[in-house]
Amino acid sequence: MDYLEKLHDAVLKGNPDIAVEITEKALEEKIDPHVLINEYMIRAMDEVGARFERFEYFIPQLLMSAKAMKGAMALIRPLLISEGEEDNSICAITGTVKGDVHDIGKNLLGALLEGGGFRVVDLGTNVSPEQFIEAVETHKAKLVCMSALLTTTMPGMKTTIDAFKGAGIRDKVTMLVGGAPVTNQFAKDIGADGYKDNASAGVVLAKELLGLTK
Ligand code: B12
Repeated sequence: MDYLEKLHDAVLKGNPDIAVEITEKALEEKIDPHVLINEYMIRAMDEVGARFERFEYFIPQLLMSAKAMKGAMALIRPLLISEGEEDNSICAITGTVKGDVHDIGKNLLGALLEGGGFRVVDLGTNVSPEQFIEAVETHKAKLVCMSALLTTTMPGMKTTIDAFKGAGIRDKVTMLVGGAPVTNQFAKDIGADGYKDNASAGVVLAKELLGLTK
């Protein structure tokens, strides 16, 4: 398992080829993909963020680290999705709020939701309240998952929830929020139905709130 530390280093140093190579080897050896994500890649991304704060890393390094994690995630994603046993076809809308382009955590959540049996419609990044509302109506979705990584874009979550109220459909959907700067208190303050600090706990909470737990 020692070589897995190289996965951490590949994400930290922004080396997509090595991140993919180690992930392939680890998956061949049947190492749990959740271990690769939570114990190696997210830890590396947190260190990337810390280095950015200390002015040791700049945008190009952030982009290369994101590319490395995305490359590895492309191999892991099908496995997360195939974990889903049931097809209850409840539709979940995922998106990163307006003004925010961070999408790694949101994509991870989407894959785990699919793995949990949801039908996921991903609106991508920089999603406006109107786009969330339109998607819910078009797809008859019961769950909306908003992600924000910037303190400056977090208010977009409240704007979106308020827009659902304004459209008279707030009580028809469960709305979850998440992303590094989001907290439980913030979620309560803005009238979200729930918050979790990681994607797998978010899926468990979504299932609980929608009455899908066995
Ligand atoms: C990679 C990265 C980038 C990449 C993003 C690439 C991409 N495609 O995503 C790029 C280079 C584009 C970028 C740009 C910027 N970034 Co940036 N970035 C990061 C970094 C290093 C990692 C983020 C990440 O992917 N983490 C890994 C994922 C898995 O974690 P996550 O998203 O938090 O998701 C987890 C949970 O939060 C949860 N989750 C996420 N969403 C949801 C939703 C729900 C419903 C639930 C239940 C759970 C959930 O699940 C995941 C884990 O299981 C962070 C530092 C950090 N540690 O967060 C800075 C960081 C977020 N960035 C920051 C900044 C400042 C910027 C820029 C403003 C920099 C600039 N000067 O231009 C721009 C903003 C661009 C924009 N308009 O959005 C700051 C934000 C500070 C703040 N207080 O707001 C951070 C914290 C860095 C720092 N320490 O200063 N960034």
